[in-house]
Amino acid sequence: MPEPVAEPAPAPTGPRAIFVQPEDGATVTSPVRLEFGTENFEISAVPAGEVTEPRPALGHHHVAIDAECLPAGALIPRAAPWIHFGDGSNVIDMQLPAGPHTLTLQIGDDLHQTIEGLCTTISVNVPE
Ligand SMILES: [Cu+2]
Repeated sequence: MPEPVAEPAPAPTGPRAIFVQPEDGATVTSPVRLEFGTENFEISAVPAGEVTEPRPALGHHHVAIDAECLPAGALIPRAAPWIHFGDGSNVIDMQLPAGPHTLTLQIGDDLHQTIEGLCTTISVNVPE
């Protein structure tokens, strides 16, 4: 039997949050479709009922307009500008006023706490 040829192992990468759309630096028209994704991390709806412990290595998306990434372990506010996608969804059509905007995608666990390394920010522009 020939030995199986080993594929070179891909370079290890940590978990990442990414905007599937729009692209960083894009000029967009309102309403703009935001679509979120992850690499090496699983998105899951928050379980029904009272949650006392976050499940490990699972989380959901949060987006904020014109806000920065929160520090690791911070509680993501249940208030503007943060929107929680606790149902596990990853798309929203959002109204944006004209001008330049920062879009921040932040993953949070079942208790809506940020997770190290799982935040990204892009810039878009909405013409007058
Ligand atoms: Cu949340």
